[in-house]
Amino acid sequence: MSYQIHIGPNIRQSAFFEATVADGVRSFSVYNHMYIPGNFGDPDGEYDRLLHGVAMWDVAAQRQVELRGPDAERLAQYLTPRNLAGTKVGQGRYVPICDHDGWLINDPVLLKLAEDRFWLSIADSDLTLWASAIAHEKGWQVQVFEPDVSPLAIQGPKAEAVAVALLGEWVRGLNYFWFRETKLGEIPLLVARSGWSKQGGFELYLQDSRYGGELWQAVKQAGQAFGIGPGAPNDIERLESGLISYGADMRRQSLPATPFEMGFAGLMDLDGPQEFVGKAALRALRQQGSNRERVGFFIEGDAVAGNAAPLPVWQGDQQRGWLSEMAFSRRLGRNIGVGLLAIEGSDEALRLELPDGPRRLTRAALPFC
Ligand code: THG
Repeated sequence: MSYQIHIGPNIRQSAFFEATVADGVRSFSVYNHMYIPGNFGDPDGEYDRLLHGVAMWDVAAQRQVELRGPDAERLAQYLTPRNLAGTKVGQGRYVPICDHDGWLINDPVLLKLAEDRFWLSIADSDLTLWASAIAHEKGWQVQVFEPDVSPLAIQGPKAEAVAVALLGEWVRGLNYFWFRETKLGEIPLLVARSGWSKQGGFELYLQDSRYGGELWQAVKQAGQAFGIGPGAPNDIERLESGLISYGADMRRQSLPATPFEMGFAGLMDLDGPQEFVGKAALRALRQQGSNRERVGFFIEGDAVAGNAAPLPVWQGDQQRGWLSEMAFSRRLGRNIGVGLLAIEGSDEALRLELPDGPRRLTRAALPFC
């Protein structure tokens, strides 16, 4: 049987959609109600460029939630258990977001643009609805909306050389997660040292989608001398690097997890005076202790294909956890995966049931690389 997901009007096209089609995109996924490229037909080449060269990714589906107004900072702090005191204008922070029961509902990058202006660069859940409902219910003076902002990522060891060629020497001075607003000719940008890989790089936040095609061409041209090519957030590299994928590794509706289980305990401040959604629930969860934790797995046997849904991890006839995603790592020469595993009991004889039969699993330390 074969089927397609069609391109239709209820899923949004990114500012770089036409450019990625022209450059040979072969698959899309959907993220924040927007098409996001999956691959360009050369998985080995795309992985190699990320590890040894430079790749350009349409990540416009990493939508921004803007908080603007006198109570913007108050709302930002109320949305996350991370303590935002000391965050400077021009700085980004990774901020887990929980619901009132302490379940993770997103894990964005927060950007502080001004004392009264923030962006949450969100993972795949409807945080604009969430944040604007909270702001209105509180009666706070803050606008919450999705601005016309479309990130384009440049990732890989040669990404800095491309960013310098495109924007100038000053980009070398950006520290990790810090950013600066600038213009490339007429094109309004915010440039950050960030991106969903551990190979280094930048994200160019395009602030006017009409320039999507022009920015794509400009990056491509600046990158030509460095062998740049189109790609997409890479599931193999992200598993090797231990990066978390909200929606795959946990999701409120299908694989709920707490920040303790996901390893975010060190990012939270549950004892300070600041109020935030889920504070009481998270303090109770801390008291109880978790019975699961985020782990890495090695999967024995032939190279696996990626998986589309969380798979149960078995020990005999008992389910001990979930494997959320797996891939064959060429760098390691073996199959790797991540998931959630029960803390109590032994890790012996763990097993996955694949369509071609059972596979032995062993626990591995994260990150793999
Ligand atoms: N960049 C931007 N927006 C994003 C992502 C991004 N929105 C969606 C998604 N990715 C949000 N989730 C993450 C998950 C991990 C990281 C960033 C965003 C990340 N983690 C590093 C790590 O875990 O090693 C660093 C964390 C830290 O230093 O605090 O980078 O990629 N714009």
